[in-house]
Amino acid sequence: MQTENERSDMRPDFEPRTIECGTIPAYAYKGNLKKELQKGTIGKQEAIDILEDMLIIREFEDMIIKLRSGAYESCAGYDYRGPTHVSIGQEAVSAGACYGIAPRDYITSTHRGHGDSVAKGCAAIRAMSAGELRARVPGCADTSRARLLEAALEDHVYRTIAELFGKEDGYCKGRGGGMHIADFRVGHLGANAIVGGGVPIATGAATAARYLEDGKVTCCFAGDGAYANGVVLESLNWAAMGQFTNRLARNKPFGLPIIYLILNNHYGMTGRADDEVMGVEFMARRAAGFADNNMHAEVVNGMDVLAVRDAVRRAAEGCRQGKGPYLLELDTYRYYGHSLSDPRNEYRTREEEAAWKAVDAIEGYTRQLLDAGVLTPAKLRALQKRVAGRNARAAAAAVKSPDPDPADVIKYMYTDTAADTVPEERARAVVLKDPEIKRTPNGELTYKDALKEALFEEMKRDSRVIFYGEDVADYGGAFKVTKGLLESFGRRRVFNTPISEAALCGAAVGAAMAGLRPVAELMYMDFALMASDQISNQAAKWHYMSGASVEIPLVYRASVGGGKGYGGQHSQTLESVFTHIPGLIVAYPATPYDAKGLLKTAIRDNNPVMFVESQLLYNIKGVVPAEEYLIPFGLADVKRQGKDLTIVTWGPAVHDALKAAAMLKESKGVEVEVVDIRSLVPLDAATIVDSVRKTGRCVIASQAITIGSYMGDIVSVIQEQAFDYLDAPIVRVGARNGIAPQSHVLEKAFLPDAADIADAAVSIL
Ligand SMILES: Cc1ncc(C[n+]2csc(CCOP(=O)(O)OP(=O)(O)O)c2C)c(N)n1
Repeated sequence: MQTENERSDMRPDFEPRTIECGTIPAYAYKGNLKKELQKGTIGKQEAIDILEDMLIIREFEDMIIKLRSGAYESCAGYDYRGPTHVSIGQEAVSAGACYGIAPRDYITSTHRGHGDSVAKGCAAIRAMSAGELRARVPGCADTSRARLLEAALEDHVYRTIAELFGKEDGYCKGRGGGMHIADFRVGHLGANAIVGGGVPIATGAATAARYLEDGKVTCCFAGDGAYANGVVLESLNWAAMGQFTNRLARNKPFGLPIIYLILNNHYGMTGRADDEVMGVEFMARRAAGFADNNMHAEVVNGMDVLAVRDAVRRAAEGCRQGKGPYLLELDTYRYYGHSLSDPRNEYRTREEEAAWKAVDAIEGYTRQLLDAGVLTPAKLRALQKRVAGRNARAAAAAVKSPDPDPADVIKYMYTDTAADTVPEERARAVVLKDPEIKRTPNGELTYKDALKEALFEEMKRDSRVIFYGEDVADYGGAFKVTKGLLESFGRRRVFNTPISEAALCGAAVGAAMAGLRPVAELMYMDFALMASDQISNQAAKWHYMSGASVEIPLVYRASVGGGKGYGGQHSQTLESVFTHIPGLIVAYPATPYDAKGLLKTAIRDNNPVMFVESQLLYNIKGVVPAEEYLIPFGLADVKRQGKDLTIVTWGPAVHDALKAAAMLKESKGVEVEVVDIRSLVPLDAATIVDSVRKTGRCVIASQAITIGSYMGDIVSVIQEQAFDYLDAPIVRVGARNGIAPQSHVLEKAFLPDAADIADAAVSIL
């Protein structure tokens, strides 16, 4: 039998054949409530709960519509400001799916996600024990389960509305709003205002569940519009990767436990999926492009809550048996426009809308409950009244609830926690083999071996740390930084990804939300731009947008190729771009010692870290202790003491600055102080300012092009805090304001060197 790390040869095989794409069932569900009750696949109470939750959703969305015209009585006069992407018409999708999975399972949702959020919360709350309910509503005086349940449901509606209104009591403390609502306590990993943005996050959560073997399934809601987005298609490919499905011999199947739900309401914003912006009649066909088994794709009547529940239940069961991923296209409709400012008459007819309303999910399901005798008309009326009353009370309370304190506007941008200790069950991971790390007799390592040692030590310390990227496994990465880690930890923890930068950065976010501490490698920093949404809108923002209810402990290792003659798309020094993204930590070590200490800190930190490395530095050597040490972020290192001039710098430019300092000492007897900031965010402003106050002169040097670079920010810090101490203008030395050329003659002219830094210093001495 093959072991996990072994793979079979791929031999040529040109035998003529045809490729079968199989068939995809559509609308196969023939059940109804009576049949489900008879089969025992649903109980009467659950059947009623499902209706109640659909009613809560509709009431909630109706409230938004009425708020606009002032017709929602319990909030008369309240000026709601914010998006209005209502999902009326799609209730069966939200409720059916959330009752198809287990309460502990995950969902990710969309900009039109109030329904998903309401349904997920309700389904999870209804399954809670009295003790769990008490923990959710500690203020509830009554201790009977029925009363606690009612209080928890009202609290759920209240917190959902409060979030919509941007209130401190909202699920995300008003930082996220309706488009980013999340409740991690019930497995809701967030709605997402970036179309398709949540799909790689869901995929990462499923990747974590597969690794942790915790039996959790992820249900990923996304619209038809999202299924034209690159990162979504990358995610499907990720989920169906051979290494995650059944191709490697193992004694049990272990595919990714994820259900992709295409909420096909037939329109993106206004663009028609059916005959305008897509080329397929059924979007479920997408699945055939990613997995030989078509990801068990099905098309389901999304206006029939029991059909949705049945399909999702079967998929969830399959996922738990290791047969994932699954893809279900749910055929549905939204009765309103993209938002309430869209009158929708430009792109669809009232007749079309009437045809969909004629198959309304709530009406159809209510009829079934009455026909099956599960509800009487009187009980139905009581239920409707209860729902309306609860929503109205919750909304009125939300209006009156406190707004966040303006003084807290940036509170929650970063967490100040780190994995200082490792839970017992994750500590001391299995090491199959130590990697080769060549330490010289005087204790020196190369920069890249220092990085490898850091990763090795942290992966050994904490089995929640996984490492992946393009070509990082057998090959050890394009620059061999991680050669040997596959053999140390096996393919479950060290694996190759497809060439899908957005998916690999997004999957890290989901995996982090689901309990892992991923380290993802970006082969060249230039490729981070392919993943900019996932890095900047997702990884960076979720801690804040969730009101600090989740931490995103991950590291993106990005390698800068400048100086090798690789031209404009492989040579950019882009750390400045990421300093402009609040929520990210940005570090760029210059020496092997700093590389190891900072990478270890990055892996333990509970914030997302953009960890920048330079290919020019990979082979430099320096003393790196074998003993444990960490270097904190926000602590600059004075690499050379001086009194006449300060050079503030980071990355490869540190070495040029040190050379320039030596040249200036020799040629002019000038004592230059070199401050290596090591991390850009957070910045150790105090060390910079102290140095400039002492020397009165400052050059700032990096390999970034000058325009728009972080060097300008450092200039500002100095002029704000040390203006009176300056004896000369501050000078910046960066790459020329252009595109990195391939010609090595041109690249030499393009990048700054020690002579440029020395010249700049002389100009202000
Ligand atoms: C990446 C991105 N592009 C565009 C938008 C603007 N936008 C918001 S919703 C939407 C339509 C999304 O269509 P679909 O995924 O089918 O969901 P639906 O709105 O129909 O529920 C668009 C274009 C966005 N939010 N994100």
